[in-house]
Amino acid sequence: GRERIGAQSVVLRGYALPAARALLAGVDAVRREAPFRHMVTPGGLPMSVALTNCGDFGWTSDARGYRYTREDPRTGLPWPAMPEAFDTLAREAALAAGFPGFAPDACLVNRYQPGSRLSLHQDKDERDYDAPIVSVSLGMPAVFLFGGHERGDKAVHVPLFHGDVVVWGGVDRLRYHGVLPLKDRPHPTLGSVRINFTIRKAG
Ligand code: MD5
Ligand code: FE
Repeated sequence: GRERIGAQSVVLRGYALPAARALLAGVDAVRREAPFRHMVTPGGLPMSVALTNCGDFGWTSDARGYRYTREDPRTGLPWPAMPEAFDTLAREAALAAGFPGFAPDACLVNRYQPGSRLSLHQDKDERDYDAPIVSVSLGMPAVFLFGGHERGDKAVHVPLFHGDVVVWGGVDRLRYHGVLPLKDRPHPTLGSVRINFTIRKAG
């Protein structure tokens, strides 16, 4: 099913299920090369969500701020290649949501454990806001907060489940969003973890 949550954003329920094995193998390949880590915000606090990246560019946070880099700051090596399954799924989902020609070059992989949360923020570190962002959820369910263009705007709660894909673009691309603290509702195969990866055009 397809649920419109904004003028140019849509939840594609279960869209990633046929590719779930390949996508999880991709996450494993990425994390063997670039392990999940808790990055520190410019304010000095470690994030409760652990993350890694793949593709030409990866998102980084440290005392100096937020930015995309070509190398993993842990090793100085390029981020792992984007798994084929990520790239294919992202292009197909973008097309299905009305964004033909999506050419991603970055993927931020988030790992949530029970209690992990993502406070309201905008994704503003990418070079061009015309490209959509494709998000894939695997493992435990989460409640996504979808706000407006001002931090104080009322946010709607959107539950996201294993296999759901969300595409954001156009007028919705800079809306505030976040994730409520994760409840421990173990997934039958993945256990007490949620993986969310967002495929983007950053460079
Ligand atoms: C997550 N991740 O579930 C969320 C879902 C992130 C992040 O927010 O930055 O890694 S992806 C939600 C998202 C991404 C880009 C734009 C918008 C939402 N939006 O315009 O609402 O780990
Ligand atoms: Fe975000």
